[in-house]
Amino acid sequence: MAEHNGVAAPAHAYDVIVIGAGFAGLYALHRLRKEGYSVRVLEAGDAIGGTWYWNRYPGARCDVESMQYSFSFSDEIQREWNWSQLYAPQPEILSYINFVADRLDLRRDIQLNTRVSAASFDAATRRWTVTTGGGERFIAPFSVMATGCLSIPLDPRIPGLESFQGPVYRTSDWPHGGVDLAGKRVGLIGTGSSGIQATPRLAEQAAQLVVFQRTPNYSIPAQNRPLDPDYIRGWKDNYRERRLAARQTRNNTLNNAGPEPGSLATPEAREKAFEERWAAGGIGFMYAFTDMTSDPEVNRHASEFVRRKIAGIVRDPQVAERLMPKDYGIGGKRICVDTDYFETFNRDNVTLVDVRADPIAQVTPTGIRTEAAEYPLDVLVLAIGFDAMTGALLRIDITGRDGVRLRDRWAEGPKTYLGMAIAGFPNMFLITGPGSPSVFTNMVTSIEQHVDWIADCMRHVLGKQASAIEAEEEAQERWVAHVNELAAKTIFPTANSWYVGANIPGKPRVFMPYLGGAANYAAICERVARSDYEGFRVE
Ligand code: N01
Repeated sequence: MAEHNGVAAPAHAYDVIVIGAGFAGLYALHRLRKEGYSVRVLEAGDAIGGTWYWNRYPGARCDVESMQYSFSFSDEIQREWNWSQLYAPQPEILSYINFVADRLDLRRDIQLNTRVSAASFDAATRRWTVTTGGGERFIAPFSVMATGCLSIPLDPRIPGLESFQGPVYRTSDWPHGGVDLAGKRVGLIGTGSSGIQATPRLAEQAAQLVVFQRTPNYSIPAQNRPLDPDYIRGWKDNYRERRLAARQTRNNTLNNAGPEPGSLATPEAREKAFEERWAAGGIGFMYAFTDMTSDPEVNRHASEFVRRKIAGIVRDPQVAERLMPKDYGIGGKRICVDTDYFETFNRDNVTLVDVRADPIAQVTPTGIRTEAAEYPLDVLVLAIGFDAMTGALLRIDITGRDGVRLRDRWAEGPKTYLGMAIAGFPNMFLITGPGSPSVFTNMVTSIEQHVDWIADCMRHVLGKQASAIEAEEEAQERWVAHVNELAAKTIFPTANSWYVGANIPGKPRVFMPYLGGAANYAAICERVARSDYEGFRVE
């Protein structure tokens, strides 16, 4: 607790404290304010936007179609806003977020430059006290963690990095004014979604680009294009039906998902479907068949198909070979969507270094030395990923009932009920937390579903003249077992991905998202609400 002359700073009292002002925090503010609550949003950044505020590297864009990656709760807003491209670039998404904030007059309840350091629940008063790094205190019966699934950048543990004389940029914290890379020799470490999107743009701007790849990734061409007015009108005139239909899918997105399992199709029929989906572009490729990530043979075929595509695009067979993922199946790590990624390795100014075969020995003041070679560089770009799904929550020192700390509770991996509540932590809600479909879905729609459920839940609690709601331990155990059981039927636990925390040494290996599909998940949440919040204790 912050003290001034030995006296704790006076606390600001609200009904709800929301932590984070990205898509989740903004909708939570809007919805909860409409319910009549006083709400304060605390945001670490100096502007709103969350993920889309920080990740402004060249090439950053969403891989969910623009017409779908947007709020659906207001028909006026979705009609007023016009997207320019099939897949929106980061600046356009950030403009959209700011447009919504202004349109709904959200800013007056958002406090920027305010990083939350601790939150603790007092069982006697049934209040959360939220403390900021600057020593301010906020008190409220309810807290909502809108802290994001991919908001804490990984610590770079690369030997010698601090000795590098040139600038080091992270994709997750790219300078706001942009970076002039003209004439520069640029080294890029990391080939996940961020690195794969940045590579073609960096190669266009820099004199030379050296890409240091540890694990190759499967990537599907976006086939991005400007949106024509007819396409936009088609969506706007049918938004209601399409949004409802999207919510009936596995990932809250209309991807033209194939209804059949690939295991029942002939290899020729599968090949044809993969060709069509490759030509159409985007993550719809992963929805060609219902069993893309559960049937080993279908997964092997799809993986092999992408490897053949890489071989067809990349002219140097050795480079193509290095770019092909071989030790895990497609989808095991988050599928990437690109514009000219593999094509970029045909450029004369681009070099691919396979750091599995030739590990980085040391960053030196003037470049990177691998075990076999020396790469002189002027600029380093790190696209090395995030402490996913639990990172932002565990950065906050969260203490629940009876002094129980979340860091201790989750020492062996995260446990939640429905991905929204944690036993021992009453009146605290997670938006798209571990144990919910979150990163496997259109996040904006999942956020809306969570926030709406949470708002209804609060109304239920207060309507019963109660003041606390808490997940029961047994309900949480059953949910965790269900999440694990679903994951075990797929290829996901086998790949070393951030889904299982494998990108962070020592992080417990637990598959975190719920894989039963967004529609089933929402139905379960509704059932829980209808059955008087089964699995929760209300008092
Ligand atoms: O991070 P990542 P990301 N030396 O963890 C490598 C979303 N997103 O920011 O795989 C060398 O996927 C690491 O190698 P390895 C999306 O959900 C979406 O790219 O651990 N390499 C990997 O190649 C995505 O999945 C969009 O062996 C090192 C890379 O760095 C998630 O964010 C755009 C290393 C990290 O890849 C995260 O994507 C961007 C080291 N020491 C992001 N440490 C879209 O909507 C790490 N690596 C399109």
